[in-house]
Amino acid sequence: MYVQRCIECGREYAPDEVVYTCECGGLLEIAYNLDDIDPSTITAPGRLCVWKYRSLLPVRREPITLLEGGTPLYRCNELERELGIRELYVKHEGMNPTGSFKDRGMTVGVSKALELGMKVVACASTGNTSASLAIYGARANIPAVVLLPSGKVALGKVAQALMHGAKVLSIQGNFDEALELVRQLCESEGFYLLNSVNPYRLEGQKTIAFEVAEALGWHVPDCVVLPVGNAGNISAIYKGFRELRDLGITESVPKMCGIQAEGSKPIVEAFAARALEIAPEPTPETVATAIRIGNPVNAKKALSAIYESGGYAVDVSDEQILASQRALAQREGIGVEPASAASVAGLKKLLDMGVIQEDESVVCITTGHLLKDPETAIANSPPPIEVDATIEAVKRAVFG
Ligand code: AN7
Repeated sequence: MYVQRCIECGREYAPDEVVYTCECGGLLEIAYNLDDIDPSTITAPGRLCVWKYRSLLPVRREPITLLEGGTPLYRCNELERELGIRELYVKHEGMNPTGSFKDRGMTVGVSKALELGMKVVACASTGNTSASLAIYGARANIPAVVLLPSGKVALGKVAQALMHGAKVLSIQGNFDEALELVRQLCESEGFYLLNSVNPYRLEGQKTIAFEVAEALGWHVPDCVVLPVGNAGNISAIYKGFRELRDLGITESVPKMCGIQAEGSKPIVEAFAARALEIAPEPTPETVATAIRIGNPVNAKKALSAIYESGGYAVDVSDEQILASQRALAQREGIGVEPASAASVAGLKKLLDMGVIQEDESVVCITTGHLLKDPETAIANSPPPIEVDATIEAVKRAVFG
């Protein structure tokens, strides 16, 4: 059994209560009685996927699933050499059904919506959440409404939200404003809110931690490095590692390192001040539009994940993000969208700063696929070479 529990005051809410934050304003998390959970239900051999771990997921009905999770964990020998680190893996979440980690949260969140008898699901999104909500809404046959910041969502994500049949609203404002609006909409219309303030959605995302540990033979890496936007994923993954440790499956938790873009870094600023709360950034800006978020709702969870695990938060420039995107693509054959490359750019910076040592093992989470944002990829690559349809011209171009 489990309850929804406030991380601030400890107040508990029943599993079937539709509530997103505590009366005190605190964030909620799903709390299990771990004594009830047989660790062998988690560690039993089987194909990696979100629902392999259902004994630690808060859904009892048959899930709405597209076989999400089970993403590859790639060893990166080239980048190990280039960065000077002993052991580096990339967990490529771009290999999920819609091409981002959001599918892990949405398979759980939309299943929960049906279990609760909700009639419409909704979210605000910098793109990936909307693509994921649209596809699981389609799979579950429940209407989905998504609010996007006008002009700031990568092309592939808009295409997905539209094609999978969501009602797509383009808001004349940024993500933070869209989130505020969708919260009001859900409140007044009884729609089910599936942004990462929803604690059920984060339960699906914690399975990234389970899969990383399982792929490493139930060991944890020294550090996990990932991009941070609304700060749900770093909180979710840390919770997953905590639960594995508390069940006695693993011995420790990794240092959680959150990376933000230079123009959008409230968590980094709070971390630098050793603060527990953020000062929102009113005008976030970065080429990594997925993490163009100035007022991350899960900031408190994320900051405790970083502090408790002995982790770190740093920012990287757009140039560093694009250079790491290219390095992943060309040195390792891993195609990711800009936000995801912030993980590797951040790792490089943390190594340069001496925060991460060269004898440590690191897992970078690449959260979304290259094809999500084809426009940025094309804008930062040389154009195709126009060639006449003759062999001489082709040879000139090849050897030119
Ligand atoms: C590729 O889709 O917020 O820190 O609305 O798409 O859990 O927010 C996307 C976030 C990292 C940041 N990488 O994760 C949305 C949205 C990619 C993302 C993040 C996002 P969080």
